[in-house]
Amino acid sequence: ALPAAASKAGGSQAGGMPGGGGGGSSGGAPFIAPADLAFLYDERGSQLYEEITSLPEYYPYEAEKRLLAQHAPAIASQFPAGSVVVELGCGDSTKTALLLRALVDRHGPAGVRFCGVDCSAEALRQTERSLRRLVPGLPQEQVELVEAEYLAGVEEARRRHPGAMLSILWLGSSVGNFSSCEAAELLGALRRAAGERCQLLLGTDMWKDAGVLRQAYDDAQGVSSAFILNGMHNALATLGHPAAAEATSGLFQYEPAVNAERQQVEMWVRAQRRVPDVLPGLHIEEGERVLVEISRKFRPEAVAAMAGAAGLLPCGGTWGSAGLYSLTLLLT
Ligand code: AVJ
Repeated sequence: ALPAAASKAGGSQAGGMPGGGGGGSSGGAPFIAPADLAFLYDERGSQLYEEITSLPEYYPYEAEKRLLAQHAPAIASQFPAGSVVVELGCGDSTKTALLLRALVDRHGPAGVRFCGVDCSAEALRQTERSLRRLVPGLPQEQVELVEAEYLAGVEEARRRHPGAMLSILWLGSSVGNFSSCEAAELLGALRRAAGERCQLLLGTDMWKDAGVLRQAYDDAQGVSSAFILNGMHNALATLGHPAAAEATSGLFQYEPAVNAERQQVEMWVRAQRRVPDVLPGLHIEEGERVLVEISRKFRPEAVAAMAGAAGLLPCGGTWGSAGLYSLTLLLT
């Protein structure tokens, strides 16, 4: 997939590229729009992200898993019998399994269906394997896999189950990789695709100490750096740029930053020398930065505001901590 806008900013964060940016999530400084994350999650990127989740510094994965382990029965009590659990980006389903087990306990094997949505066939195969192992009580014919983007996947789930409650899971705080405009738009579109009978369990990483945030995205082993540089490589490769090959070998230096004003971690790379004609007439100068990814960190009010902007109500229940990680059940 083509990055919507491969873009850049000087050290000053002034800059600004016509047509660049993505909903103003970086203060007018342009960036590779997070609206299209595909360039971060090719095979190598997915593998690096999996490595990130087991880094000691990267707390969000374990934080969310702990929440699900602890609160699965309470969360399950908010999912009516006959719910179709639609998971967006279902690759690693260890966390999902915790909830599905609680649902099978509560509603019996006939009372729950699972529909995993992912754009990677390999991820879907992994989901199927691990659910068979981790949720043996869930009959295999009640596990469906849809190879699609989020929105198309939800449409398909609704088409297959016209009258059912769709309980959508969007975990991992992946919503944080979208600007607030993009997130509201996407959540709204998901709600419309799912129709009236739907609810959405949303994982959000919360705003916290800047040092903790920084470490999570700047680990000692350099896996975060490799992940972001791989994204930069893919972006340049997609554009057919000859410098793509050097993107992961010294052309760029990874520079994460915690932006307190915008409440987000910003994953920048700085060019070590000039990269000409990234797009016709657009150059990255030596020393200039490119924003590759953002990861927004929320306050509880921000979660509610985001839900509200999408026509959803954050009143289905909240689990977790306002200063670490939260799961919020959004209702129509
Ligand atoms: C995919 C949203 C969970 O933003 O924390 C991790 C992606 N990027 N390190 C995040 C990511 C760099 C990650 N999520």
